[in-house]
Amino acid sequence: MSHHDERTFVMVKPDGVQRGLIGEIVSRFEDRGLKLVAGKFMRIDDDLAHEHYGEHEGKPFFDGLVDFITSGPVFAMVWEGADATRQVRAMVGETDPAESAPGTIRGDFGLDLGHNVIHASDHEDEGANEREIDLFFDDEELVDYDLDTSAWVY
Ligand code: RTP
Ligand code: MG
Repeated sequence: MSHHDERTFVMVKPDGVQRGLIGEIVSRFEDRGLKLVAGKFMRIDDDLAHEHYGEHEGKPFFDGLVDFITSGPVFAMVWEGADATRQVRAMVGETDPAESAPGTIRGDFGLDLGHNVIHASDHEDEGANEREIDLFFDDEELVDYDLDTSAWVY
C-alpha cells in the first residue's frame, strides 16, 4: 500500500453506454494516470439501484432515478490513484451538466440533469467510495498488478 492507492467507484450510466462514450470516459482516466482496478459491464436491478441511491430515497426525483439507472446496461469501474475520489469528481463536473465547466465529462457530454452520463463516488461523503466498491464488486474482481507508468506519474 502506498500514498497513491486511494480507490474510487465510477460508472458510465445507461445514457453514456447508449451514446458510445465508454471508451472516451475510460481514456480520460487512463490519460490522467489513474490505474484501472476493476471493470464490469452489467445491468443494475431494482434492489441494487435502491441500495446504491439509498441516500436519495423519498426525494421527488428518486423513482425516476431508479427507472433511469435500471433502464439499460452500465459500465462499472474502480480507479486507483492519489486523491482519486476527489480528482475523479473534479473530472466529472457538477451534478447538473448545465452547470459543469467545459473540459469536465458532464460539461463536455451532457445537457440534462437526469442524463448526466456518469456516476462517481462523492468525496464529501466519507467512505462512499469503499461502500460503493463493495456493493458492486467482489474482492476477487479487484485486480492486483503493477502499473508501470506509475513510476512516471508520481
Ligand atoms: P451521481 O450520484 O449519480 O454520481 O450524481 P451526483 O452525486 O452528482 O448527484 P446526487 O446528488 O447524488 O444525485 C444523484 C442523481 O440524481 C439526479 N438528480 N436529480 N431533479 C433533481 O433535483 C435531481 N437531483 C439529482 C441526477 O441525475 C444525479 O446524478
Ligand atoms: Mg451522488
